Amino acid sequence: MATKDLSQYDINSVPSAKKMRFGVVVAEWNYEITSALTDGVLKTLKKHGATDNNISVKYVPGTFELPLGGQFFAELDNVDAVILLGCVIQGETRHFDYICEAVSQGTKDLNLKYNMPFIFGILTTNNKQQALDRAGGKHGNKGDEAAVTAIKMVKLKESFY
Ligand code: DLZ
Repeated sequence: MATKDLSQYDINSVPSAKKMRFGVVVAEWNYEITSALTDGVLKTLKKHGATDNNISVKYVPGTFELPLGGQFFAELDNVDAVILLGCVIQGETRHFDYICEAVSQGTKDLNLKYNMPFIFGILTTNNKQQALDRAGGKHGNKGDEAAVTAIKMVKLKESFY
């Protein structure tokens, strides 16, 4: 993946997602941003062959709740990968640090506990403009990057069977 533009990647390096099943968990906090990330995820998954029937989108109140939403997919649904979408914007208190710490550790734990890809599609920015720049703005869309990562990780797991 490119680092400057989150939507730039080598299209030929992405396998077909035709038979892959995806869960997407979206935080409602900063919804203007997270809905744009969701658009990026859905557009990119479908561009690579995923079908509507194989994509399930669920909502949680905030980024802190994303790991549990992801765990519900692992325990109660039948998906190959889960994409977690959130946006935490630095404020005046330590809330930012606690939420970022919890969601990053929580996401890592889910990956290892379930042996399944849980993709970190979460923007952690100093201000709203930085988030807009990465949710379809001048730095592309982190949702596109998250979708490509999910497809590649599912394919990687399949390669072991
Ligand atoms: C409380 C809170 C704050 C201050 N900021 C954000 C944020 O920038 N992004 C986000 O997704 N959620 C935020 N939240 C909500 C928490 O993630 C969580 O939903 C609540 O603390 C309830 O557990």
